[in-house]
Amino acid sequence: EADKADYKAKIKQLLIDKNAVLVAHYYTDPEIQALAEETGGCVADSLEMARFGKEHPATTLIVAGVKFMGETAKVLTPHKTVLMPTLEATCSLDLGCPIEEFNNFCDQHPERTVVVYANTSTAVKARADWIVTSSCALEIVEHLDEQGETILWGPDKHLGAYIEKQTDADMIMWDGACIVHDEFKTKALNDMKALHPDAAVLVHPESPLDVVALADAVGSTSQLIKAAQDMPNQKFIVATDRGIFYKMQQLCPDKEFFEAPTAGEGATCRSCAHCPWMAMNGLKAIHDSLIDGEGREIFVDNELREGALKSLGRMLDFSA
Ligand code: CIZ
Ligand code: SF4
Repeated sequence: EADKADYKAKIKQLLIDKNAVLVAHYYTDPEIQALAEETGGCVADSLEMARFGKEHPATTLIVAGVKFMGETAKVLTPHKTVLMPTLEATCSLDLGCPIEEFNNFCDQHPERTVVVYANTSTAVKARADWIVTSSCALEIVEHLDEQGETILWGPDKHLGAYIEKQTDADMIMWDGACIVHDEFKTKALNDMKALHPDAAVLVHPESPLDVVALADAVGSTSQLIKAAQDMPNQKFIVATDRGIFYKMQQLCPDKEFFEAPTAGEGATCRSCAHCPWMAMNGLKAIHDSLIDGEGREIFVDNELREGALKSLGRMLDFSA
């Protein structure tokens, strides 16, 4: 604990000295989210992190999240220094969608509009016509469907299936999944609902479609936080990364939140509702990134950057 207090104090001073701001995701550990708030940074979903980083006057961004979030920040603000506590913090969706294979998939369907989830590399974003996050995916696909466009969707098959069901758009899907949300299972969730019949079920659409079907509210992290505030229930069962409880509990101190059960609790579960890459954003790593950016700075290729900026720009303009 003394160690932690020491790191926090040092980070606070370093942020000032280096004209840096800490931008944290809802899935990082509670102490990281608290530190971001205390130091004038932000805690947000990937869309709002991107916007905040772009608009904030600091010349250095410390992105406590995963690599695609750092890359997005660099694409939007190439003149800023973008540091990550560790470049090893990645995402199963990004890893599962390598650019060569994704290019081949797109080449096989040249007539389709390529819509890509933000959880991807800059190269995949550059190939896309549109980027979406879970906050704006439904509206954007709806809009494209109304224009008569057919869609090639990547990389999250669960989010894609949910959007297809909601919009009835013509979509073909890349086969990717989030290792955290993929673990939520209907049987265990039904058992838990029976234990807490008055609880509302909140589900992130990166979860399998049959889990989404059990939800009282479906949405992105920011939308689920809002649902927790707006719904009259006193209890909630939440199927997304447990990092989100920090903000839910802060905004709804009188309500009770339960983690939705995952498949192999204790046994085969790979993630147990907490992203192993988000968890790499510890105090020491943040501190070290401010001392020595070597090996922690995000760079993006200029040509890819311009391509990604177009598809990202469409999203930001659409959801402005
Ligand atoms: O699961 C993720 O990585 C999410 C929800 C990212 C985001 O859009 O904030
Ligand atoms: Fe990727 Fe899932 Fe982790 Fe989000 S929670 S960064 S989608 S692996």
